[in-house]
Amino acid sequence: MANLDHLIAASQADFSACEDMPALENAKAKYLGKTGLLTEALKGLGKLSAEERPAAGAAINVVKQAIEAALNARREAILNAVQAKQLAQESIDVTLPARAQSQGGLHPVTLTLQRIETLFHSIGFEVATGPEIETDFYNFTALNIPENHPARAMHDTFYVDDANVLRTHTSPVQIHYMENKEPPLKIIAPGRVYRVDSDATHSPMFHQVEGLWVDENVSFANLKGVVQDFLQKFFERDDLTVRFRPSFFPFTEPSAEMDMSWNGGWLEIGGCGMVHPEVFKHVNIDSEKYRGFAFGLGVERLAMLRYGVNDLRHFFNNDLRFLQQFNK
Ligand code: 2U9
Repeated sequence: MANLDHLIAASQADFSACEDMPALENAKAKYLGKTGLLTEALKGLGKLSAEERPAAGAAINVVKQAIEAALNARREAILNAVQAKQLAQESIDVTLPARAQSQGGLHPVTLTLQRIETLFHSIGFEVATGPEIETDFYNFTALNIPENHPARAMHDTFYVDDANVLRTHTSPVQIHYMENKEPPLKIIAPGRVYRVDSDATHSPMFHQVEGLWVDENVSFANLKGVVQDFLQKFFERDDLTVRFRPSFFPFTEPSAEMDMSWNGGWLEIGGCGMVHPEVFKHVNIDSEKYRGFAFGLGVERLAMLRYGVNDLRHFFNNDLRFLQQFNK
């Protein structure tokens, strides 16, 4: 058993030579592993007589415990050294200047919506909102859009299920509003709308603002005044004019597309018309007594023109280099 005591000193020397944990694990295997020196000694017990075996076993155990103690001591020393080294390397210089905190800002489309709402509010329009998921009735039927109208086709409309769609315009907001309130009504409906369309000038989600004024003597002339007044204020140009080209929408009659003067030419800016009697019928408004005008404008289009943005997709990429320019 004397040669086993020697193992204690040998293991201590081996462990001390180890500089990291992998090396220590190797050294551990040499003594305590399956084919290690101590394990071999234990196998030797079988050759001893029954009388000799208990004492020999106890002696081996003492040696084993001593080796394990040496191993643990070395393991702790290595971990301490590793941590000390790490702490020295990762020390923080608390005297360095702090990183600047940059402030967030509002999205250009949000800024544009706020500007639109403020301007219309100043001439007596309330802001109305509604859900972005609508039934077929509110998005189409109530707006006199017939069953076989191309706007209902799958290639234009995102269907949520058989009965519900992502609204393709904010017009359903005005339907809900007219169902619940008596004329006179004077509202704008700004918000997100969805269409199956995606390229440099179309996004599957975009923003509209629609206006609706219903009263006993509302006329197309009032429509022209309101839209021109709004656009002049929005673009801060007193000389801006609006022209109307005859058009067709199922929900207005007559209908027109609106152009505004811009850099010596004309730019299409939205659509409009007098609310169709069929639409009034769906919301129980007497079209003999009341009439109304409605218009629709694309918010991103207004924002692009006001800020000089040349690609619609800038609004949706969320590139901070673009967005930060509006944070002033
Ligand atoms: C009700 C009745 C009528 C809203 C209208 C347009 C014409 C129109 C487009 C402008 C650019 C949509 O964002 S866009 O692509 N809109 O051309 N919108 S009339 O007419 C209504 C709305 C509600 C109850």
